[in-house]
Amino acid sequence: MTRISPRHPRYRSLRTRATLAELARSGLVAPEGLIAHGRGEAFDYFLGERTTPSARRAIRAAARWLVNARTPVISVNGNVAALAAPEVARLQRAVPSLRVEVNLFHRTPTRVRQIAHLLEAAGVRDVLGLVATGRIPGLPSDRAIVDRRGILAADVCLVPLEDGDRTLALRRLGKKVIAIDLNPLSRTAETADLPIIDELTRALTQMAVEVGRPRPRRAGEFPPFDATGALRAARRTMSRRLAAGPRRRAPGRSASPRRVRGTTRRSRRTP
Ligand code: PTJ
Repeated sequence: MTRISPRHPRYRSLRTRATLAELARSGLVAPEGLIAHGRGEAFDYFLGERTTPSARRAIRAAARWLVNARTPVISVNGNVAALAAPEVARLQRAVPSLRVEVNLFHRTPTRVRQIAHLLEAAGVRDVLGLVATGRIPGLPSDRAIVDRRGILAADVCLVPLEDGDRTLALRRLGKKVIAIDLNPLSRTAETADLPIIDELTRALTQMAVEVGRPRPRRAGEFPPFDATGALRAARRTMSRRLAAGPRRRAPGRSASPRRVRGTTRRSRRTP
């Protein structure tokens, strides 16, 4: 792996990219997963790389739905395992009824096994989805391949980095769908009952904290959530930030381009 200095202003982002690239080389992350990550990073930039108050409310509501669910499931793909296996394990510890199912768009038996091993190494119990025992009707992709004891039996499905078709198909089956997606314009975010517009690891970490707060459990009760309002709030934050421009200059960046040896030198852009 490329050595990255912890002093680099974008150290965290570079480390994450390096990890994903490494896991893409091993086959665990699909090559398309790197593209999806880049798209997510861009939206996170617009969001300010922090959990907004609106996303925090969505996470709080999602935590309640998970606690009240009879058979909650989190669907895990290559990117989710690579980015957040320990966070998935922590959430399962906080919600012991939470089932964890591997579900892939680019499905191969090897990738399913690799992802299951990574999840188990992080402490996830009883990983489902290794053997196909059910199908989501009306879905042409391999994402239709599911476990009868997991996604097919679930009343609440938590689907991070999902596609819109499956979100819709799950809703048609009468399931409550919670999505985590940085893109408030994606079909997934538009279609989910409860879209969380936030970065995956931030959202899962906060969700585990929220689940741990003492509050009475009301099995099967899912208080209404204003999904349209949540999407609007995220779009507003992004447009406001884009219109305002950068608040802080990157370290070492001068106010105007400097003349160096007769050429105009712009400060190096950080990724
Ligand atoms: O492992 P597989 O085979 O199941 O494939 C997984 C990918 C991610 C390749 C597949 O699901 C895919 O193509 O996803 P999409 O359609 O590109 O959608 C991914 C969505 O997740 C996009 O809207 C991104 O903005 C968003 N996203 C990417 N990274 C993050 C994210 N949202 C939250 N947190 C992130 N870290």
